Amino acid sequence: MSSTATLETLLRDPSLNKPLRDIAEKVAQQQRITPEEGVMLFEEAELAYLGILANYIREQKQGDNTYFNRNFHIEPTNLCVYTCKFCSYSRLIKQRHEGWEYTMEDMLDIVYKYDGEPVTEVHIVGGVLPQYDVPFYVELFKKIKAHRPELHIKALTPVEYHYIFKKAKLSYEEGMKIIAESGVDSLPGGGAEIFHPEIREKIAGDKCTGEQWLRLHEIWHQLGRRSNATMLYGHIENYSHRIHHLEELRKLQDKTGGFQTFIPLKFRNKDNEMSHLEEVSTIEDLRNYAISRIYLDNFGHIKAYWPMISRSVAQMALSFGVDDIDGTIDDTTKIYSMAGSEEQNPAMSTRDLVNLIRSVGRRPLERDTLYNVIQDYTDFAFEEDKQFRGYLDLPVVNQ
Ligand code: V47
Ligand code: SF4
Repeated sequence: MSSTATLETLLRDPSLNKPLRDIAEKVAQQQRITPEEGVMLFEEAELAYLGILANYIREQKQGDNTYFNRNFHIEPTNLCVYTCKFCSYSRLIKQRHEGWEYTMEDMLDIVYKYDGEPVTEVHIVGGVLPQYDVPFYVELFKKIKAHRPELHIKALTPVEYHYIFKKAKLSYEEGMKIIAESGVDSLPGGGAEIFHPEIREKIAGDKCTGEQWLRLHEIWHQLGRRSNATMLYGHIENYSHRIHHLEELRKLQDKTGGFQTFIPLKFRNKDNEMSHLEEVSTIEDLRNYAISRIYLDNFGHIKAYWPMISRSVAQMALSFGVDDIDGTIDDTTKIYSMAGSEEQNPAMSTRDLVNLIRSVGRRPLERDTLYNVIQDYTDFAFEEDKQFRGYLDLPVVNQ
């Protein structure tokens, strides 16, 4: 049954209560839901209902299209001057011996390692340390661009930018202009956590505020550039904090149109100061994807980050509003393996990613960072698959 027919069936269901029917009607008519309705969905709506609405919106916007890209990460350091309570990654205080601090050459060597490989993006993000300042990063970005101009640099979050601009006595506007000119193409979505000050102060009190995060993205968008947004959920926040976060993003997107995708990040509880908290269930993850899809009507894409939630949940998420499952990654990130993710060495071949998408009936599209389609893999045959000719080629014995 099509997603439109499924939504029509839901609307005919006499057992659906009025508030949920009103929201479903709004979705069918491409109308925006209110913050109060958003909180109500979190509090009351069942997964099956949310899936019908979110899948309808996903298919209206993207059909079966499911995007991925080929990328690698550089994490300059896992030492950090900040002390976010959820972070399993920063080693500054207790275990400095487990830390790494890459030099400029180390980072360029990582880039050179991918020479000749069909990657389109490098994602650079890590801890915050004083030696990684504006001149350091400007030189790094310029050197990467000089070496491989077409490689898209998606680098640093407002957490780093706020810190390095303050140290260099630059206004946000001046700093972002320097960064744009040095070769950074877009900003990843990290550092957003939860914008609401009540929660942010408790879990990430010493780094940039929610307002500062939003302001830096706004300035970046005003320079004509694109960025992503995230939300760290499933810890001490409540549903109205999540909706407040989504509302702030929706408002900024109305103003600038500069966000490309929204990535909900599930809190993982291994080895951090919030390890006593239980992780939320997969059902809650899927509900959160679906409500994000319903609420953020002005976002083109919702991304599931498979290294964090596992491949099978990423596949399920494709029926709950998600149309993007990030990239091949090639075992270059440690943020989630250190926080307890099932994926201890996250890497997927293009064939694995394509099969993961195809096996749930969606259309795999390799994209660049700006969502231009590089290759449609719907009917693509990989060399490995061609070698297995099945039983059709068995010799026919003439009798
Ligand atoms: O801001 C840290 C999160 C983020 C934990 O833009 C944790 O394409 C869960 O933003 N449990 C950084 N999450 C990563 C990030 C990202 C990832 C993939 C793609 C993109 C993109 C951006 O990781 C941090 C924080 O919210 N994080 N520790 C943890 N224990
Ligand atoms: Fe530092 Fe980022 Fe970890 Fe916070 S989440 S302590 S800013 S590395």
